[in-house]
Amino acid sequence: MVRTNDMQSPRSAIAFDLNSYLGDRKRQVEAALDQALPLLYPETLYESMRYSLLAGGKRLRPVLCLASCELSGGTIDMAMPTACALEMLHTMSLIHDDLPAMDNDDYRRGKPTNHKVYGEDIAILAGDGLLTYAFEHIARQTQGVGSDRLLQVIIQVSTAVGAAGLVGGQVVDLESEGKSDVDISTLNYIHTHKTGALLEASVVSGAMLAGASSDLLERLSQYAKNIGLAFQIVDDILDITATSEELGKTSGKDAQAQKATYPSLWGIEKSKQESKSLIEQAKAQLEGYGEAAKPLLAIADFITARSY
Ligand code: GRG
Repeated sequence: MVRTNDMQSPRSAIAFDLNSYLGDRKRQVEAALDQALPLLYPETLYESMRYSLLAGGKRLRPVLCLASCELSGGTIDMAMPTACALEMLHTMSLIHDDLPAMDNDDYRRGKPTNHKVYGEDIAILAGDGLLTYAFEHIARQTQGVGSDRLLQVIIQVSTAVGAAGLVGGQVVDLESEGKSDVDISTLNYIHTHKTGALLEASVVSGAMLAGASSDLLERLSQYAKNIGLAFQIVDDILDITATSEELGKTSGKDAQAQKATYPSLWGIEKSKQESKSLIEQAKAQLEGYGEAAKPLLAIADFITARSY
């Protein structure tokens, strides 16, 4: 994608309608997820995997992947298998996170958690099934992308969810629970790994599929790191300010579990300011990309404006 200076062009003067963009993309992703994972034998396992995968949610990770691929000159079709895989990985992390051995939650995406419906044994295995199927799905279903690029995508995504990413972040989070001396660098470690890594992989993998230049990959990686941290700060604020109904999961869990959070270290006002400043830094990375950057710019704004 060639950078342009058409920010003032008549087309760019038309406001970008984020709600209809997100609604359209969400529908496309949900149709692809439904197709990607049919109900097979053993039915209990597949039902359990489909129960959580098709339970709704913002679908932020697949939407970021598709938007980043398009910004980089690629197509939705070439990125859809990776976009679905990212949602499978995110969903499996939520299933495992909700287990009694971890966050012990009863309610997720407005529904009873997976283990509440299928039992802990099947919930663990549904997570395992989604984790492995995600990579199979990328490898088998991606079309129009060379195997070298696909290998880079698999390295990026697998690193993001493993011990150097989500799993590592989750471990430090569990170890920090109930401690009164968790400092900002530990909190940043937890969230750059537990939340940020998969958001970054979503943005970067979309661009990799399209063969983005190293300059654009670096800009998108910085964009994603900034929105990832802002996303978590807003998540911490919403845990205090929003209701369980609004969130579709139990609110107030952080205080209950005596977790260190950004608002507990900084207060709500400073947390809001920090998240806004991170979003401005994210958007600055995409200056000069014109029309093509509008979805990613609008998604960045959505992160601080969201109420769920
Ligand atoms: C990934 C191999 C592997 C194991 C899982 C349990 C675990 C290791 C990691 C926990 C990761 C986790 C649950 C992080 C929280 C991320 C987060 C902010 C979730 C909420 O995301 P939203 O708001 O949710 O995008 P929706 O429901 O809208 O998709």
